[in-house]
Amino acid sequence: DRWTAVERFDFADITYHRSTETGAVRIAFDRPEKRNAFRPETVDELSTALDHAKRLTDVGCVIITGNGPSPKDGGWAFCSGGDQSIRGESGYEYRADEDGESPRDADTASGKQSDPRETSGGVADDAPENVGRLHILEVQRQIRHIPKPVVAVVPGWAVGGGHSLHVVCDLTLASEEHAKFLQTDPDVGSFDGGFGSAYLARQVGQKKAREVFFLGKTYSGEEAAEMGMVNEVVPHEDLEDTAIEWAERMNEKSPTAMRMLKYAFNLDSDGMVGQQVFAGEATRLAYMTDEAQEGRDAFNEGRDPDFDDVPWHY
Ligand code: 1HA
Repeated sequence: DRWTAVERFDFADITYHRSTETGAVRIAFDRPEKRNAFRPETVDELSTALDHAKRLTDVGCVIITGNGPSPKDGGWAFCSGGDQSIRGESGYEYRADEDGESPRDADTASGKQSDPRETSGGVADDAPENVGRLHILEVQRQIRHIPKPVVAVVPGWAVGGGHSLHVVCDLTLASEEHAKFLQTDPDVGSFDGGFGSAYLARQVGQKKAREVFFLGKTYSGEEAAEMGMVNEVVPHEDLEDTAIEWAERMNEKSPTAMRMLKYAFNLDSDGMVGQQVFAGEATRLAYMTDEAQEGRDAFNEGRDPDFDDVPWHY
């Protein structure tokens, strides 16, 4: 088979696989009956998988996608953003109920107060209180900073926070038949004022980005590609073959060059953080030189460093 499950994790809301063919992992939203909406647990799992994928030194490509179709109605989705059924007063809340029904609603009806941590499914058990979370933004930053290309493979709806996630990925591949791109943020009183909008504007231009948010039209894969936010549209059945082909191509390239390029592309929209990340890689390269190793050795040997043979390159 093309994928093997990464056994060490017991994920409920995502699936996580390694490719048997090339250095790639596949992280997939796995709530197809909810159009792959994310709840805090989903975001925690995504974050864990991305952190693991970052550390795999033989993996040069991360694929993020959505499992489907929905067993309910056959619909496909990449991700429909934050799960509105568990949205609380200040963000998305950990709740146990699969249906998204708040245990607190039942408690209020029965006049009983409960500690939401008791029903948090374990993830938030150590948290001081069940505050609403918006930590998909942390996952966006992980996608930006992971030192390898991240490909959004969009088999269906990419909506709201799910749309912003595809925007933040390095490349987007879309299903010809099923991919649909839609921003509903202002319909539900939300707004991604960071990468979801401002970075989108760098991809598609100001007028189009404002149209996406202000008019809330639904775009096909083809339209999204014309706009410049999708790289390629392929028949649905070829999505995964194409994603693997892309991963193979990228894995053939110099890992250092790819990493430096990703951070170079990020730099002008990441400000001082972009400079820090890029400079960190420059530091890594410098550490690998005889020059830097002489500095380290001299310190450890309690002598003055000898840089006499090091040329002042120009
Ligand atoms: O903007 C942010 C953030 C900004 C800053 C910081 C953090 C942020 C975090 C999150 C977000 C957001 O994501 S806000 C935007 C939240 N998402 C939405 O507003 C999309 C809501 N969904 C839809 O508009 C539509 O469902 C759809 C266009 C994705 C699909 O429409 P379709 O094909 O007609 O299916 P539909 O029947 O609507 O949905 C299928 C099932 O999935 C429904 O459940 P059922 O009636 O079968 O029980 C539907 O309720 C459920 N579902 C879909 N999307 C969501 C959802 N349930 C909860 N949350 C959803 N997002």
